[in-house]
Amino acid sequence: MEHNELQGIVSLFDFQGTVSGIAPLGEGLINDTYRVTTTGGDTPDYVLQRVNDKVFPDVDMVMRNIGHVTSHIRRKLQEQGEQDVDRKVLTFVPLKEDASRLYAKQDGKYWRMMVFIPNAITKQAVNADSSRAAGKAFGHFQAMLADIPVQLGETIKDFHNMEFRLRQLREVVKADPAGRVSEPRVQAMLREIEARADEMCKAERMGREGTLPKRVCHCDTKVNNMMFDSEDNVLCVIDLDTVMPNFIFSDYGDFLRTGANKVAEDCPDMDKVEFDIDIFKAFTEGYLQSAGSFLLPVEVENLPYATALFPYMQCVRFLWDYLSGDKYWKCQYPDHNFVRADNQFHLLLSIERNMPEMKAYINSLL
Ligand code: GN1
Ligand code: MG
Repeated sequence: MEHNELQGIVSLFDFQGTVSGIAPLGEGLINDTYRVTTTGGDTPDYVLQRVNDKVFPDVDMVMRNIGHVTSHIRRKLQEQGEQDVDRKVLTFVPLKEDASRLYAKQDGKYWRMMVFIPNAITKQAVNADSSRAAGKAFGHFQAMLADIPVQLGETIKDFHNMEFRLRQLREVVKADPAGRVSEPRVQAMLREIEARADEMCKAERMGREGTLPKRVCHCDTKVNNMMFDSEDNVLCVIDLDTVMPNFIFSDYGDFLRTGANKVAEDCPDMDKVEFDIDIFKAFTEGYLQSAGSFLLPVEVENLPYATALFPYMQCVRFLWDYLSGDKYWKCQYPDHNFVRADNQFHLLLSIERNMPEMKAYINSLL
């Protein structure tokens, strides 16, 4: 995008300093992100982000949720006597013309701006120590939001609803818009998916029966959605678009899906895809330390199920996008989405082999 255009968008926000540069930042698959550097004394840098309104159709709801969540967490951190609050929760910049608005709409596109957190990094991979810290941080995040006094909106309807994701897949299989359904490898994967479909929809059934609650969750707890300082301490959780009420399985399972895979989610070498049980143990230990106080027994018991659910769901979603003709995730090559789906399926197989050990470990912590 043109520098002048970006400069124009930045000028709508009530930020400090003078802009000295705007450059692309990070490798998000959904939103477009830029770093805005400023000069002028002690002014911060900023992150400018275009919100993908194809993925998040109700940007106003997304930004209202984020406003509630960040101010609630800020208040909690202050109450807890936290010193470094500005690096522990994101600060969104309001519009110049309306201090209550956290986003701008320009030529049909939606933009927001937040303060860039200095001396912080994101990671694409974790070790046992950083996963324990991540487990604690996501548990703490859920715990702080447990008493948020507003009802948050569902920013993507049925986002982690397994029954819905399977319906979506079955519909695209019927319509076959990209002509890919007849590929033998697709047929084989569909058989594996269907064989597990009933078991994997267990959370929705428990939800309907009233035995499993929804709580405020992050819903995109990939490893790279967390900022660390230079000493490996967790600073804060980022990428808050998907914060909404959900089963806690979302946050627990999606972290392990990325953190405990020995390779990246799109590694094409399936022999290398393997579930790392040490990462699982460390993350679970950290998570139960901070979330154990509010979790119900049914939630704790089903953590191994949650660990399997997310690679399964992501396999279904990547395959759905492959069969749709690659409309949702950015692809670098024609088979990219199939490779991602296959990778997630191999991760699921490895998790299934580790089930007894996972269950025994959780019992040993209780
Ligand atoms: C998307 O936005 P990003 O890249 O953190 C997706 C997640 C998937 C992930 C797979 C809103 O996350 O649900 O797990 O890609 N987010 C949305 O890489 O669909
Ligand atoms: Mg992200």
